[in-house]
Amino acid sequence: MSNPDPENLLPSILIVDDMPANIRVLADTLKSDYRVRVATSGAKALEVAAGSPPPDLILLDVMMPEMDGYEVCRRLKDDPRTSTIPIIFVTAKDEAEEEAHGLGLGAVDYITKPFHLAIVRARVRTHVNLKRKTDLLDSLASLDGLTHIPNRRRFDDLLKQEWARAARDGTSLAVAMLDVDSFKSYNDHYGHGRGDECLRRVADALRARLQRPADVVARYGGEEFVLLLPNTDAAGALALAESCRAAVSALRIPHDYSAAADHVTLSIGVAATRPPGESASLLLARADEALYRAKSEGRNRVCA
Ligand code: GH3
Ligand code: MG
Ligand code: MG
Ligand code: MG
Repeated sequence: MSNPDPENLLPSILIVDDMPANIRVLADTLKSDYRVRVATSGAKALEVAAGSPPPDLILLDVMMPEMDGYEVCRRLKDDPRTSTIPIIFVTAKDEAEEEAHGLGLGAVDYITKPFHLAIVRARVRTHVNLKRKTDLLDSLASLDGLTHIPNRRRFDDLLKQEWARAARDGTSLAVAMLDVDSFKSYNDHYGHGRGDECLRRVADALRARLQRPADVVARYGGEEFVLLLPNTDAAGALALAESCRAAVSALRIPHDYSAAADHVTLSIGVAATRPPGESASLLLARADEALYRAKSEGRNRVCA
């Protein structure tokens, strides 16, 4: 096994300044503790910040030709891809009004030139640590503790985002509601611990079926899961749902008390639409109705 590149473990910092000499001073003092990237214009800074992976912090000059630092800050805060990256202004503008303006735009700190390098390092370290903790809390708040897939809160956020994107791009969007068959009797006969283990294995199998990066499987609640499938029409969603049903059935988790089979199975309801048209909640309601039909028609099946 190859060792991970230690460079990739360091937090990354983007230094933005139109004067290469200024960049050099900051880069020299930060490069032993951070992965340093640089941009000599506002436009370039926006491009790097929105790239992958995004920087953990941005040091931003104010006075630059074409686009000044305030405008760069405004645009970074407006873009959901970059809005949470902490920004520290580093500038010769030392009037209180300027500092208040910069902080008012959402920067976490404001350092005036000439600066003391030890103070720059200390402030950078403080804000990078804070950012890491915030990121950790965000990821914990959006994952289901049992299965480690996104939870319902995260699903609701993603549905909103994908709904807006589909409306903007004129693409279709599909969802599927998945429910473990006869899971109450599984718990009753095999115990809650085995029930939990079963939910984890189902979640893993579902995650393994999803091929496209934009596809999401989340735990909707209890023994119910949900798929969010951007850019997918009804036929595509039906095919993927069927492969999910088959994958869980193929686990052959014994279930002697199921109304559907001698092993653990899923019933699935699928719905697709082209936003805006109907609402997102109507789309989910249609998937739920289809799930109800799958149950009443005998379980272990997909309905649309
Ligand atoms: P159906 O085929 O109609 O879906 O029947 P069902 O028994 O699966 O449906 P019901 O909604 O009656 O039961 C769901 C069960 O899922 C009841 C609950 O105890 C169990 N359950 C919900 N969340 C968890 C969990 O986190 N762990 C375990 N072990 N069981 C859970
Ligand atoms: Mg400048
Ligand atoms: Mg249920
Ligand atoms: Mg069930």
